[in-house]
Amino acid sequence: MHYTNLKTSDSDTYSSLERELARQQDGLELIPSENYVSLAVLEALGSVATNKYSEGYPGRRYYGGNEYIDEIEQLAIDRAKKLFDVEHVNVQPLSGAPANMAVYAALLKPGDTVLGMDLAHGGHLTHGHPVTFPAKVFNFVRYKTDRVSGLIDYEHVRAMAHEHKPKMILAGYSAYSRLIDWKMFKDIADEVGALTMADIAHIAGLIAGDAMDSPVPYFDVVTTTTHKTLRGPRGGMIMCKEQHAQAIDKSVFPGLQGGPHENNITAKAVAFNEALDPSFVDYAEQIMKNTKALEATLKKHGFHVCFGQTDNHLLLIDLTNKNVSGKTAQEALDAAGITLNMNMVPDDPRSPLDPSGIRMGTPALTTRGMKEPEMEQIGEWINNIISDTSNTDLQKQIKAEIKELTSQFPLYENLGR
Ligand code: DSN
Repeated sequence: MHYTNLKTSDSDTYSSLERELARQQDGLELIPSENYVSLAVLEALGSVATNKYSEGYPGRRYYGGNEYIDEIEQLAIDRAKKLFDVEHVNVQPLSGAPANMAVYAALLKPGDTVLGMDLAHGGHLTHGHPVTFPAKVFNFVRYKTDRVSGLIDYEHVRAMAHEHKPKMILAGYSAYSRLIDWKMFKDIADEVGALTMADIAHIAGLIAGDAMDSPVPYFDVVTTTTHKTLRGPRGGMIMCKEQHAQAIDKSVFPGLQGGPHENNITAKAVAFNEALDPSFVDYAEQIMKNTKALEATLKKHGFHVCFGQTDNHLLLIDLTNKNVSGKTAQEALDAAGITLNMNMVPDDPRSPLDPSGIRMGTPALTTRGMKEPEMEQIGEWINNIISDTSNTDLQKQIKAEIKELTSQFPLYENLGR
């Protein structure tokens, strides 16, 4: 690996990083929230912007020497505004959870009720799961997907909204694989006078790439991470209508955060520029095609796709009919070089540490240039491994085949091995 200074100064860290690079190069990354950033984004992350303190916002900082950092943060803001066609953007949240927390702190009072999706039905921890801090401050009530259709039941959401009179309604998910009717959520919110917040962390790149509808025209606030389908650095971002701009900005800083991580914001600016390129539309479209191809192969082998099907970048598979737990499947696949994550399924009778399902997605492999034929092959490998999870010889054999495949889709060649 061509990190010569690191190699000299810290051989232990270098060695771990070198093996992590090889793991990424040789394996198949199917965790739907992961991706491979460009070398330009990596360079921005490792740039001198990391040295700077810049509490405040462009043009209004509490430290001197921010003239170039101001330029960079403004670039990130302007590019995000253009990408999502949104009135106001704050690019300082350190990641998705802090972004969501900042919105709650900005727009809610302790004790206010928030209506969000249940975690096991595809929601997110930060949407009010009892183990989280926001759940201690606000009163979260949770809607679920329909037991029969697997879809969000908008009449159920409406009924809950009328019953609980939430101050805010949340939409946006980390395991739900269907389209979302943003306008319907807005209509329901208007009926009960609720604010609307969409968490598009998983699908931001699909929205930026015109492959999915955007909540921006309807919702008060839209939060996202920048590192999933959007293919930027790890980080968060809040977008909102101008009327909420001041409250959101104050909530991020000084409300919850101190100095923004400007190397990260530099990398966001670079990634947003990449997402504004017309080629990003092709990328988003290919993610969708790849997920459908993987779905078709898995369905052919009798895998149960939760929510009926996928309309986005991910698949949640309930393994109950395969008599294999999510944890066993994850570990067997990992041994063969296929990385995905165990996941709860709707109304899961098992525990989060050994749930009934696995979750997988195609954003990272699509970045590598893989298309439908590769997805079909990967689906076959997944089926073979899950059909015989204790067969370590099979895992070794498939691992070798995967290394052969990934060598045809090089990753970070300029970094060496
Ligand atoms: N942890 C992320 C995911 O994997 O979906 C969501 O924050």
